Amino acid sequence: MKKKAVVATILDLGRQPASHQEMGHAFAPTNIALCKYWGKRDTELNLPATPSLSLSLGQKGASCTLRRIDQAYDTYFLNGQPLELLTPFSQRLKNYLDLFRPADSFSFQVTIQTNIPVAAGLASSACGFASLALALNDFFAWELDQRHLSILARLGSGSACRSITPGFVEWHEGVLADGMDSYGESLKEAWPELCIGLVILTEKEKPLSSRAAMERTVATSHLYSSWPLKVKTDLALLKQAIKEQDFKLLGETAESNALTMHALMLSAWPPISYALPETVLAMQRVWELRQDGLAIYFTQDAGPNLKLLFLAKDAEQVRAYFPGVEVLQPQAT
Ligand code: 2P0
Repeated sequence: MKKKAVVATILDLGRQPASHQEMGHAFAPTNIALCKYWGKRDTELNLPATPSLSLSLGQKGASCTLRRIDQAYDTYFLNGQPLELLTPFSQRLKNYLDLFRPADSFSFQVTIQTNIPVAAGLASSACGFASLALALNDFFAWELDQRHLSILARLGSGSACRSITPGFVEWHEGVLADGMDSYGESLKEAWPELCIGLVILTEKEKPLSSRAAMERTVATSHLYSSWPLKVKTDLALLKQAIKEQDFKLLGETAESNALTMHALMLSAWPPISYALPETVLAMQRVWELRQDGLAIYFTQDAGPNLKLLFLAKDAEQVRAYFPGVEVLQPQAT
């Protein structure tokens, strides 16, 4: 199994203490992609077909606590509720933990607490698996560097590799078959005035996982062959926008990138749409406000909720037009 081989290579680099701590604990922020990851070159290792770029959301994310328990099977808690072991998320957690179990008889208790809605397109699996990788590093005292922690997080969920470090994070697509050059790395620039507005239209779980949607898009969308070039162009524009603090360029590029990803999904078969009628209404409101001169853009992930992009000076206006919006300023000092 390729994942086991990657884990063995990485753990050889870390410290190898004889045993583990009593408890492992870590927090990881969630991240919002400005240039999306949509499609894999290796489905087992979650190696992406293209690079991507995200913004980590500071204090919004997941905390994970790990303990060893004296029983034959793991127990998982998500936001205070025990998880049935047969749910898809529990199976993903178990398969991931199997990579690190010192013995078959070793069972974990995993407690994950998020302060974002689960499975509503706010990258809860990204911060969940990132916090788990960091908690394992704490529990086993491996003392791995961020690059290798990012690779371990990616084995749980692709976008988790962008949740190990703060700020703007580029996920290098890499070329190696084992993915040792495919990891998230923070850009050195920060943009303290940049705001994200979370417009939560529903907290219902999405009907189709992003994993399945991604696979279907790659397999059936006749537009997919245009995606790598779109990403290459947008990544360069976003990096330029961040360097020059050019908000119009950042907003236009991020919104266009998200809409293109959703256009790929609409052209898949069977077609995929994560939008609700309310999503489309909110998009149209953003376009109207922009026509009226407000510098506001949106991005959308694999769910119906929108994330607005704007600058701190316009926060009050945005609040007035989107009652209930949660405004985050991830890099405010
Ligand atoms: C992203 N998304 O770049 C894109 C845009 C959703 C929309 O990464 O199969 O949970 O675990 O690698 O990371 C969500 O997909 O998928 C995602 P897997 P993941 O944020």
